[in-house]
Amino acid sequence: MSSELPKTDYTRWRLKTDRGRQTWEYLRSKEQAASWPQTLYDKYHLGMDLKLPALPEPKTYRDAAHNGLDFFKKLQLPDGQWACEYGGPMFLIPGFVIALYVTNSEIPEDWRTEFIRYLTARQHPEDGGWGLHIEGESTVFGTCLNYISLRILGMDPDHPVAQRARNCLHRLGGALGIPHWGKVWLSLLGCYCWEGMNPVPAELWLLPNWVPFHPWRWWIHTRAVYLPMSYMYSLKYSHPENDLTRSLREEIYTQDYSTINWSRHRNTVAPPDIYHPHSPILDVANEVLAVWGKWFCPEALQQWARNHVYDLIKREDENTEYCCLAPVNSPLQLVARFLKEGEDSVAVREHRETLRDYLWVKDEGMLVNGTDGVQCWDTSFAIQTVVECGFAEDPRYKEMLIKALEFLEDQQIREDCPEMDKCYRQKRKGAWAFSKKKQGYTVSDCTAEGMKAVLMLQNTPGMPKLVSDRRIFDSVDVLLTMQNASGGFASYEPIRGGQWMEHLNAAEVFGSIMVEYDYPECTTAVVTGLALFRKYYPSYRRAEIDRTITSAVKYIKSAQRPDGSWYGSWGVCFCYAAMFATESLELVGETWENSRVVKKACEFLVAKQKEDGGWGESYMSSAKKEYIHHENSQVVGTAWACIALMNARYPDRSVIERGIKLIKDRQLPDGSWAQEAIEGVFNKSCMISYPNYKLYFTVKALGIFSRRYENTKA
Ligand code: LAN
Repeated sequence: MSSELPKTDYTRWRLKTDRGRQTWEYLRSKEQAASWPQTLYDKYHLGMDLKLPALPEPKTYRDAAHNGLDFFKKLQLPDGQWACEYGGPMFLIPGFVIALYVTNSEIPEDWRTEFIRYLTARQHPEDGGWGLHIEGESTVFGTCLNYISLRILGMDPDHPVAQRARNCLHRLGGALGIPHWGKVWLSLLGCYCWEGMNPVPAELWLLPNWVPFHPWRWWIHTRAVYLPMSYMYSLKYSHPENDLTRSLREEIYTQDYSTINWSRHRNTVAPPDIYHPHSPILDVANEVLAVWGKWFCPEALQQWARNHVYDLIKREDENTEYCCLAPVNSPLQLVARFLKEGEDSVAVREHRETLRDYLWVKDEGMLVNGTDGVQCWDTSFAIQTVVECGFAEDPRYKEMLIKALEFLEDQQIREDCPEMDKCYRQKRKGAWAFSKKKQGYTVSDCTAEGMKAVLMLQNTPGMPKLVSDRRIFDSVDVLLTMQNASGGFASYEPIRGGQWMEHLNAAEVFGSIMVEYDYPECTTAVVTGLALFRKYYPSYRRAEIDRTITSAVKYIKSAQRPDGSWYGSWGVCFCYAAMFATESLELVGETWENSRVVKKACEFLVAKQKEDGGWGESYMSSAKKEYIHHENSQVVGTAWACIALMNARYPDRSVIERGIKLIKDRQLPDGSWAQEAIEGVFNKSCMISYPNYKLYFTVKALGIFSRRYENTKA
């Protein structure tokens, strides 16, 4: 189908980078295109033929690691980082398209064309729908919102792509069964009625901070999304009716729009959409809040709540220079600012510009990335990979490493948010974000991995010292504010509220999103970061660091499941977590030889090795919380498992070598690896791509193996 769709001229796309900001530019004229030649990384990300010569055939695993790095080096951007696609979720384009539409913003022709191509390419061939993420089965959330996006972008309702999508939506029961967040988007567009929505009361933000369910205690993404939603809910704003929205009202429901009894559909959610069903407590709370909102909440209180919420919305924009936390709250923030300040306000213009940071172009078209990039995260791991392979002093990588170090130096956050307590922000001075400094959110493991990378390089002979001691102390200071009572570390903040709050999870499509949790991955990053720091700075906050490490390792042990595994929350799944957990244990000297915990971890992994020597987990492992094999081995999963076994000092080298050999055998002649199954996950149910993982975790596994078992012939 996609072959019939218009396509932009791919020789005109350029990835522009500016201190971590990455945007795709479409050059209007041939002359412009000629004066700004397409680079190799442009072509790679656009899926164009690179015509690279084959590298010398690797004779050893070490050669294979070098070939891998030689390829990866070519993808480094001028600002020192590695950009990549960060797609997977299928509910992000609609937020952008609907927000741009209701704020009367222009959607450039090249975006329209490529969004349509992407959505069409990702439409499920069997039933015409879309799921929560690219690999998930069709849901109302995915199908309805992406159908609407196609229509706003200009696709005719009679186009075969639209017809098939609409049929799928109707088979799933129509738009009434869309989950809560979908109901919000539809109401904004004027294709659903606010009365049919469970309440999102802005008044919650006025509660005193000690209240155990105050939104400041929620997981940061949940509260960031609910904040602008509550503002809109309070205004019950809908875009003025027009031909398109009138037509959409006819297209997406299975009954006549005017006959819908909205208040009866607050809890109507199609079964395939539900990952986390409502709890009885939530249902009761919703009833009470609906009555309160409709009959009892005084207008003055509503106004007060709206003003307070708007103040927090503004602070989010200011603290992130309009990047916002993620691509769900960012378009919602745009709409909120539009409603208050109008379509030509500075805030709205800034948002329109900054939304571009999330857009990505690939062979299938244009998509919205899961964050405004993976810059700091990938750069930190790229550096660590080179160091751990033992190549840091190799002149071949010197320039690349210096550029990468310069990037991390530039991207370290230097100031806390103004009045950080008022906007409930965590300390950030000294931190690294996942994406870029402007976005400005501390993440425990991003800070730790960034600091580790800097320490590793700055202590390599011949490398410049760019980040001062004081600034490294700042990162340690951030990390030391983040430990939980259990000893573990969560993602953006220490845990602020009880797990019982999951009973209030109203999103239906995600699990474990109400509060922060301990994660073995984040905890390991912090433990290993602090340990490396302690090696170079043995006296700074020593007693606290020692205590933190000891209790964190204790948490890691306690998080092991009876079968020897750890559940991984951010990568798929048990292999990912095993790599981290065993790294923490190795650090405190626990290996296969002396530790029952490690022995069990190895037994678990070895039992999952496939016939061909590799490992491969299905993304269903994450949703089902049990190990589910992918039908094929995956190079990324194999690299994680091999690194885990090497961390554990697993004594049977042949087991590891079979995995390493698989990685090497799958390497392409130019040193790269082909994309395989999706690598990442969030909120248990939604998958997300980490395409650079296949380019550096593979190398890291090869490199560590070759260092450990020298002179191994491939
Ligand atoms: C990410 C990406 C990175 C990830 C790690 C650093 C790998 C992890 O160890 C800690 C958590 C973190 C920072 C993380 C949290 C949730 C994110 C931001 C994401 C998975 C990327 C996309 C996702 C975000 C919630 C997507 C927007 C969707 C909503 C439901 C709001």
